[in-house]
Amino acid sequence: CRKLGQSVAVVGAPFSRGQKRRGVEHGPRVIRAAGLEERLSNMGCNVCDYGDLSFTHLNIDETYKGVHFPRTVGLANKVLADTVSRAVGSGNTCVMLGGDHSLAIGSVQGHSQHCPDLCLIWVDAHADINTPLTSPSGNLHGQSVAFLLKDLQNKIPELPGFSWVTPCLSASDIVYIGLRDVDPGEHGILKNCGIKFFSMRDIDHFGIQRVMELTFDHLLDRKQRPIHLSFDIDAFDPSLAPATGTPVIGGLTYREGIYITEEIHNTGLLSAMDLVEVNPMLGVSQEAVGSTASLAVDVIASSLGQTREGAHVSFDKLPPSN
Ligand code: EXY
Ligand code: MN
Ligand code: MN
Ligand code: MN
Repeated sequence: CRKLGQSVAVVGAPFSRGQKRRGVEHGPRVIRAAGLEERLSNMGCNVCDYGDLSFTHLNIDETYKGVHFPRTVGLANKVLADTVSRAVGSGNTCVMLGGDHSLAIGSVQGHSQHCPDLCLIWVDAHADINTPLTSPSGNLHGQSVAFLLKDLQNKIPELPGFSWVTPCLSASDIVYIGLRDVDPGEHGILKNCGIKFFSMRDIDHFGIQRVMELTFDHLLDRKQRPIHLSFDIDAFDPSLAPATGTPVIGGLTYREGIYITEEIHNTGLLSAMDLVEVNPMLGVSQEAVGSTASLAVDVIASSLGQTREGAHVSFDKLPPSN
């Protein structure tokens, strides 16, 4: 961290009930095993490891209006929100390791308790903005943003387990990057609410550099504010991030992904981030799992200030010839 000694809280969230495939609960373990904390320490970050949270899987949790495991997902997110709130409140940049993307509900909620004026950058192949009533799958990881958005509240039925959630974002507080698999209901919501998004086509058209300029113009033009980055590993092309539950062809290149996070770091405003949807049970080989996890580490390190050009020690500290 080039804000030397920047404190980073790492919160593991081994949770998978926001979708139906097993294995994504092992995401925190493989991201740690890929060397996350050593990388951050070597960069000069002060790492405070909050460990992995333990979540309760409720025995009785009937599907409600087509939504699966609402009480279990609601409760897990409440626990996460309290932890993220504590981590940010103690002056840390919070890094949440998922787990599936339903965890963004708790992560953003907890962050917003200390930073009510935060804005959200959502990097994902998917918009995750279905309401319980538009969702084709009933999976909550495809609905997270809907619960955070003030503009959608009259479209969302009260779910059991969700009474504590208070929507904290307006449509203009969000920018999406990387979209390429958006359901019709979601596209309607994006257009109707006027939410800013850059699909993969927009990245092809403008280039990632211009996309980031437009992102910050949209979110930061009127005032500087804390940034919440919610990074779904499936934003990357499946050739780079194969170990994930809903891969979609035609994703971000390595360089585009890292450019996004470098630019976010350079604002100096990153206050909390999520790295979600790494599922080691879906890699076809050990290598596939390892490369996906190590990509996740690169994304986090670069968000926190690792640069590709290198970081220098001061010139007068170089060893003299005599
Ligand atoms: N849009 C689909 C749904 O709502 O079921 C697929 C969502 C996948 C969500 C992934 C994690 O980003
Ligand atoms: Mn830094
Ligand atoms: Mn997602
Ligand atoms: Mn996704």
